[in-house]
Amino acid sequence: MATVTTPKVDLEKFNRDGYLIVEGIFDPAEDLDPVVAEYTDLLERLTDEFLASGRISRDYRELPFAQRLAGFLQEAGPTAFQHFDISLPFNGVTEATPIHTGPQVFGLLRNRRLLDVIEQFIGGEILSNPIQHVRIKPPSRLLGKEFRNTLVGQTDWHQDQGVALPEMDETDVLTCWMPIFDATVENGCLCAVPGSHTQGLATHCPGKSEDRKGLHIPDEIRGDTWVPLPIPRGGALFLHRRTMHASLDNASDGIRWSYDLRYQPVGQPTGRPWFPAFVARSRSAPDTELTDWTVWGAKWLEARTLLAEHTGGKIKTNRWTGEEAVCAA
Ligand SMILES: O=C(O)CCC(=O)C(=O)O
Ligand SMILES: [Fe+2]
Repeated sequence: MATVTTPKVDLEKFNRDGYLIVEGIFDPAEDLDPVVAEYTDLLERLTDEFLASGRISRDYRELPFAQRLAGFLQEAGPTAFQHFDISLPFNGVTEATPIHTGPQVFGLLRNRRLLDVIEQFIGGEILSNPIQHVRIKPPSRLLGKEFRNTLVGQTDWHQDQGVALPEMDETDVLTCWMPIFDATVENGCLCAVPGSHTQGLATHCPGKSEDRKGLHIPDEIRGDTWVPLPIPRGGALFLHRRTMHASLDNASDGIRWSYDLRYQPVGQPTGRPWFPAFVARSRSAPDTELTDWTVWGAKWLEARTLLAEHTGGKIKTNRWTGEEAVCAA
């Protein structure tokens, strides 16, 4: 067993900047390689399944992972990425909507050293907030325009509070973003506006052009003072819920692979009431912790059933209408 001691969190810096990079949380061989293996198996299974049903014409197995995933997605289409994600979409959910809930990814959500770090931010009663994603981004030049979404393409400027329902405005949600391999400026690391968490919630507008489709903070509100935040494998970035952030483009030949997880004190609203939260750590009532990945997976499938029965499998996930004055500009 490798010994990695828990890093001490500089809360003063976090409170000043609205973000903090903490290096050396994960042991790459023990904590991250098994996650890569779980997803490699998943891609293997999907390749066989999609070949059999004719959704792809070749297996791309001769290629390195980044190029292989790009080939698979380019042929199978953007919706195929849903097989990898650890959350459900907001639209059109049916009983057949795929989601990935494996033991290794659950192990990451409950990683002891990660929770030791999170405890320093929010205390020892820790809820895993269900606003969570895996983003596995192949080199962007290998994918068509239809892949300009935040799971496989670039992410536009936003605050995490701005992409959740107002019920979580007062919840102390901490975003934890961890790269599975080094995140660099070239491969599309995150960037943030230092101190932006102190300025309240900015208006988010829907994109109105082919090049800018998603919800985002208009450039004139954001300003130009952003900094890139490269993070080495094993580390993580922690963000305040009102810190403005985005991701750069993956202009490299490799993969830009990250998990973004969120944690909050137990008992506060999550901002996504349809999705299942769970107690990741409780110092006062350890028996309330969820430790079985199959139960976690089952909770997501229950949420899927509820959503599928709900009109059109569609839910509201944020407060914006597009009619706000700054959005008209
Ligand atoms: O990884 C990305 O592209 C975006 C991540 C993000 O917005 C987040 O972690 O809150
Ligand atoms: Fe975000």
